[in-house]
Amino acid sequence: MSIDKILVAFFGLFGIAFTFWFFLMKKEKEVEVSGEIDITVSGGYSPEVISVPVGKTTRMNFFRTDPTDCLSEVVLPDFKIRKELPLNKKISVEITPKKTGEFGYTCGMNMYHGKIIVK
Ligand SMILES: [Cu+2]
Repeated sequence: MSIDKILVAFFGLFGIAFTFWFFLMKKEKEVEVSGEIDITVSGGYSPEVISVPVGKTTRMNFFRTDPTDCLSEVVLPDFKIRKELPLNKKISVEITPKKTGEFGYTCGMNMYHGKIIVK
């Protein structure tokens, strides 16, 4: 086996490993919420992906520390919610999902995204 073949095999395996790692990491970022969750708004949403129980009320407390105008509003289209997020102020949004599934939330311009997984 020549060195370039070994290199190709090595990088191939590395690519596969990276893909696995990437998707596992992505899954790991999902935060299970029961009742209440604080979401920091700074260059996006943290945590970005939350899972909540169906039929129960979940309170999402948004706290914006990023002065970017872009993030000054949060929109939850599936729950018909649009809220102003003043800087450094906790703004609570309550949702009571009636069906399971994945529901997105975004900034006012649809540039930053988060996800609510209803289970
Ligand atoms: Cu925006």
